[in-house]
Amino acid sequence: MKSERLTEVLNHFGIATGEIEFSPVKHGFINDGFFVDLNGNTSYILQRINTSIFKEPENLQSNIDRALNLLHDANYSKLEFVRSPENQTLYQDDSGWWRLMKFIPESEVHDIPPNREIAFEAGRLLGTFHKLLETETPDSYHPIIPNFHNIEFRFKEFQHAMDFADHLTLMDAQDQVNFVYSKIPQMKSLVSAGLPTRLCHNDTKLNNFLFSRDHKGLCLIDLDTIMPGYFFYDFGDAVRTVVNPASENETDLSRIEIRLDYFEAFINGFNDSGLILKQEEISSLPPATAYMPFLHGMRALTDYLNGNIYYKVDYAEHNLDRCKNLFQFTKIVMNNLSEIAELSNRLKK
Ligand code: GN1
Ligand code: MG
Repeated sequence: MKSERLTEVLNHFGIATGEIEFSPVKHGFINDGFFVDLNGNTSYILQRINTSIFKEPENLQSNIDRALNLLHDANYSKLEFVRSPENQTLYQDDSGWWRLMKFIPESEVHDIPPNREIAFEAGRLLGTFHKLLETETPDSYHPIIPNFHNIEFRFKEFQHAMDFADHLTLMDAQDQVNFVYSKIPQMKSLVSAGLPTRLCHNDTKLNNFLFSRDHKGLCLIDLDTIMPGYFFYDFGDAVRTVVNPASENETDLSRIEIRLDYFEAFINGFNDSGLILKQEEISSLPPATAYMPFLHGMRALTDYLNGNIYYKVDYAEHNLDRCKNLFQFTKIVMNNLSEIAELSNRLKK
């Protein structure tokens, strides 16, 4: 993307002066993002929304703007989007829909937690996010991607991709395909009826949590998928990235692990937020720690079978490698479910 084009977008948001430099944001598989340095200081993150995936950007941004009115307190930093002179947080040009977020100075993200403090803070932030949104009526928010974490729906997408995949691609993915078929009945049965809906973040991997340089949790970022969901979605997605010393792009599967001391720190941090879950929600959490990596692995596999049409990939087998990684983590979690259940039972009721 040319920096002249990016500068034009900035101008539209009323930012016209100073020496401006852009550098790409490397986290994220969907939107395009750029750090904006003004006179040598990182000041904003400029994002172009991927509208082949987020088909209703105005609904998406209206969810975010609404939630942000509530998402702040003494221990949770407020995220702010720049408003244009027309008082809008979105701007459309012929290349798409743009928005500009203020960068919180000296903040950072982690793909892997460098210590247990970060795991504790991630738990605290996740609990606080849900506590701050607890009074909202989830169904009054737009369902941005319907069935986003619905395993039946994702399995149907997988089967559809299987029907159309070419022979060689299928052969490469044979072990992963077999894993899906062997585990899908168990995964489907994890979703028990009667769970309450909450307003969820729906993409709570660790690198969507912002921290200060001295490891204090600031807030969650990447709010595109705020919509109704089950609490276990957010819990399972956070846990898969908080307890694992390897990132989801790691191809050396021997580095994938579950660190139970990090899980314990995460639970302690969660309790610190003061959010009280219902008993049936707590019971849904241990299986969710397998459900979420399984679901993401199946989505990556589906995209591989489809010829990499959804996620951004760095190389042809990237989706297959991510699937192998996520399924390896799923297996490890399934072997540790009793320890996970014991620690989950320490959540305040
Ligand atoms: C996508 O682009 P990013 O990283 O924020 C995906 C998430 C996956 C994630 C994989 C809308 O999010 O569900 O967990 O990749 N978001 C969408 O890390 O599909
Ligand atoms: Mg995201």
